[in-house]
Amino acid sequence: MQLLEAIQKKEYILVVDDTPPNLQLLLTMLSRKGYEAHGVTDGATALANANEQLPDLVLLDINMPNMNGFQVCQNLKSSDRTREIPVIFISARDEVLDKVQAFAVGGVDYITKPFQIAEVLARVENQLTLRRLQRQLQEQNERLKQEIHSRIIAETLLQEANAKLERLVNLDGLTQLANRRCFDEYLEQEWQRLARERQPLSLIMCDIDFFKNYNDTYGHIAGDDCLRKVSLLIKQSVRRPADLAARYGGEEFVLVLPNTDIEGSIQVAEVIRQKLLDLKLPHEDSAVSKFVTLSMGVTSLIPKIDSQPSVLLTSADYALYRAKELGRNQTYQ
Ligand code: GH3
Ligand code: MG
Ligand code: MG
Ligand code: MG
Repeated sequence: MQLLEAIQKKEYILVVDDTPPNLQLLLTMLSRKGYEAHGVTDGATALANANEQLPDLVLLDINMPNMNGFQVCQNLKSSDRTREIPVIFISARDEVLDKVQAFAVGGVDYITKPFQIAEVLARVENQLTLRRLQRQLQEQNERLKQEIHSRIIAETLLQEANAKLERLVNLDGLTQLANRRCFDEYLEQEWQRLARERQPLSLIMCDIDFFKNYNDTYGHIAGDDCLRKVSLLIKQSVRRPADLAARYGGEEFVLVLPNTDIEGSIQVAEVIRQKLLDLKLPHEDSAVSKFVTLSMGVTSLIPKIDSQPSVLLTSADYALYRAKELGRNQTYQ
């Protein structure tokens, strides 16, 4: 649309010459050729007009009173608004030094007087074609920049959405620990890997003692808060990058410890249990302590390719049951 408008609109040429007959001749021939030509006879008016109308081209005389053509051109080139307007000098001066000076101040072409009409028209058309192409390139460039910008934004949004989705899929909303789905997947993956490597895989099952009583005493909101505190403590106790702590459900947590034997995992379990004791979270309706405590079931084995990780879960679950049975607030293997 913009391009179409530019083509349909007559190109505007500003002609600057202090000799009226010269000016008139130039204006007549440019108008006949189909350009919109406007004439002025001094530098100051030329600058004002250029600044206001932004002509597509300036035909500029050099010898003029007050301000000569070189100065006018310098002025045009020193302003961001008018810098891009091509200037063709048209002058009776035909010394090489004048021509060099004309290009030095930013002119794009030089025509000597007396001029041939056909030559002026050819040189004018030449510069206007260049200018049109230059504008097209600039527009194209602008569009490309916009497109790249939009793509970068779209990509960033997509990445953010993916990260959010990943969190939703893998994290437990209340505790921000890995959820059951994430745990199942990781356990299966590590089971296969350690079966091939013939390395031990350990599991710790943790369950808060008398948590039903906790809710009954302090309310569910406080219960949720307690779950978050215990979760944070568990998360902070997991040191190796390959270890995974997850919320197994309710007030039960599970830790996957790859390449860790039974001694190592008992140590981890005991650190967590002890840290929780040190936190001294009040639990006045617990039958084992005045504070919130954990029972831990620990198990460790070298996975067999042809068996399932459920073996490990059953075993850890049984160990946890034994820890409960033996009086809670303890680790059983
Ligand atoms: P035990 O020592 O044998 O483990 O006793 P317990 O009371 O902890 O075990 P029980 O399985 O009887 O009760 C678990 C309680 O955990 C009951 C349930 O309301 C509470 N619970 C489970 N999930 C949540 C939760 O997301 N928020 C809160 N506030 N409580 C929860
Ligand atoms: Mg003159
Ligand atoms: Mg439970
Ligand atoms: Mg419990």
